[in-house]
Amino acid sequence: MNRSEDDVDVAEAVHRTAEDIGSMEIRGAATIAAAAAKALGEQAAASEAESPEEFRAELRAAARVLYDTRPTAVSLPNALRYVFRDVEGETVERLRASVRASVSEFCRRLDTAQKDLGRVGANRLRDGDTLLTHCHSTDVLACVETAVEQGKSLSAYVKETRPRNQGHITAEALTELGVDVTLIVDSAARRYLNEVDHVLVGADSIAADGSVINKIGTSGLAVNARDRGTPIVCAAQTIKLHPDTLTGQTVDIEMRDEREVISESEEREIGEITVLNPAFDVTPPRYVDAIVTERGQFPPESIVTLMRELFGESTSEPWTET
Ligand code: RI2
Repeated sequence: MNRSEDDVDVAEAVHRTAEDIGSMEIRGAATIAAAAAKALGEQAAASEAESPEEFRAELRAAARVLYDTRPTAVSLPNALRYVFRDVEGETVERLRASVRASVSEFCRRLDTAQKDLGRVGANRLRDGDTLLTHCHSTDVLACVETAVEQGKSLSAYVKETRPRNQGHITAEALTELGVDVTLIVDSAARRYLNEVDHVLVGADSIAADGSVINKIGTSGLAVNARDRGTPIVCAAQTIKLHPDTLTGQTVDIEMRDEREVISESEEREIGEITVLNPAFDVTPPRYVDAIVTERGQFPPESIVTLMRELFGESTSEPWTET
């Protein structure tokens, strides 16, 4: 156990998960959500709390450590919220058991949601279609996997997705599914859009107005796709819906280390420059044809109805309560 800022014991496993999320060893909005929930389970298992109050204080401290890792993917706080919602018990043992149950139920639902979403997304894809992808999204891959299982033959242009080249992960996953993959640099996307039937992207957060917050480069791709008349579809489980945006808050865009863009020696050679590395951008709803979720397909402008149904008007942050 490690002492947190609040002088409360936080399990080593929680710190390890937080580090892995921060360094993107664990990445992708759904994967981050599952890892954060499991880390709360590990916190509960490792707790040596002597009272329910102490146990709850530790759980809140662990959630804050996880919450502070990456700011854009709302799946992380949504996962923490889900686990906290069901934590009940008058003894430490009962609390521990309820965290465990809540974590496994959350992970089960996440898995089911992705499979259900995959079936909805696959309905859009026809045999012989060509896709264009950006970054690496397990929600997107779920749609493709289901379509392939239905016997559809697909091909894909895969953008490499600078600066971390997460398109390579997509290229490998699609190849394993039997999709015919062509890797392109990001700036080549417009050239090939005429040959593409669907642009398929994931999301880290969806705002109440239907804006899609996804890996940097998505918004430019969407504008180009609209210009070329190529439909752009976002595959996002409802855990990506950002409840705070219902009350006018905006989504924080993560700025990452400049070393992901350029090495120190390369930068020195160029001279005095500023390097900016935003990880995400915002695509306005008018450039998105549909958001595919496990609850069906929605025009982006109507996603707010689903958001209200799932979250109500406001959300709590149980890890900030004292
Ligand atoms: P799934 C990723 O962010 C990408 O932006 C991707 O579209 C999104 O998460 C959703 O991923 P990062 O964590 O939940 O790589 O669909 O920065 O797997």
